[in-house]
Amino acid sequence: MNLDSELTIRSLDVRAVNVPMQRPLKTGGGEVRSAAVVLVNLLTEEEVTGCSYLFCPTPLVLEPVAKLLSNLAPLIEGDRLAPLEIERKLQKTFRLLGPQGLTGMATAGIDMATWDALAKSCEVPLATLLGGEPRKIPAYNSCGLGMIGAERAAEEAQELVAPGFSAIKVRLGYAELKTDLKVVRAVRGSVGEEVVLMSDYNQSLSVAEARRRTSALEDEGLYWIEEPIRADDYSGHAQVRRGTKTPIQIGENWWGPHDMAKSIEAGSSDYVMPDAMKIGGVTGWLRAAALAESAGLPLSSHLFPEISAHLLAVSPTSHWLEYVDWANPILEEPLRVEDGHTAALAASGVGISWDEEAVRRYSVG
Ligand code: SMN
Ligand code: MG
Repeated sequence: MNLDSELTIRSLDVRAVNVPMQRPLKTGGGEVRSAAVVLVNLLTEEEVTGCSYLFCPTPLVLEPVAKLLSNLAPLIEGDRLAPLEIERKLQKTFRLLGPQGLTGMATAGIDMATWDALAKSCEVPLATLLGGEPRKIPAYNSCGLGMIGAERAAEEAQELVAPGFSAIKVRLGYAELKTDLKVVRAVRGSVGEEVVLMSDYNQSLSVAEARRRTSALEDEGLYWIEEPIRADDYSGHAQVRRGTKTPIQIGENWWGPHDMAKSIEAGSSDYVMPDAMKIGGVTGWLRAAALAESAGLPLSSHLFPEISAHLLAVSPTSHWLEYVDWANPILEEPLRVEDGHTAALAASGVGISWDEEAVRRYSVG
């Protein structure tokens, strides 16, 4: 098949699963105990099926997100498989409500599945369809190092580098600054000077406290400090950023490229890291990548490693991929990481397909 042959959307098949996590993740912004995931199959009349999944940081929204997606199905059934046209239609549908939250998630789920179907129909990896190459991307291991204290963090850091990673991320935001320092030093002492060490406060500090802590952490060799304060306080982030030599990283909570544009305008961060779902799927990501390029900002990904590997491959300022293995139990072929890089992707589309037995096992509702 080629791009000229039109595909028509037949229906959406939506399922909810709650997948156990090997290492539940305690962050300064709350704990993630399981991977609550909505699976989307977008079926076409031509028998090509696009797949995507949505990650819910709390299982409380699992069923509402699945229900919203099902409600959207009649709107797109019978439409041509043209991701930008569908995105336009869904944006219009939610104009009066707004694109944040569940509406943004559902829109992105459909967007990612349409792009997957399009790439599959052309029998090429998504990165190839987007005009690039499915090349290897440097990845950091984010599968652990929640707030577990210095002693366990030192051990877990070893486990995270063991599969060949040269970069890991530690969660901070303990009650006292001295514990943050102790944890960072314990991790550094455990993995050595060569390992790249990112850190994440998950929005847990006030601007004043963030200024105090980022300044105290300045000589600890942290590669970046992520979301020290409320994600939507762009001027606050700019203030924190001015007070420290350590690069500030934000982006996982931008709902679409327009939030990103405002954040860049405010000078909130040195690096940017959109989340493939919250930024608006593939369509939103491509616009975000253009913003990052024009502002000269290195662009990393947040969660969704499978699709992010394709998206970073076509992003001009591609930086780091955040590797998490949370969807692995329900995937037939989980993303492979070798030598701290995602393996080159050969399958058509995004390369995700469901392990149906596991999906049944973890099914909800
Ligand atoms: C994070 C966010 C949401 C769920 C889990 C972890 C964290 C990250 O902020 O950047 O990994
Ligand atoms: Mg984060």
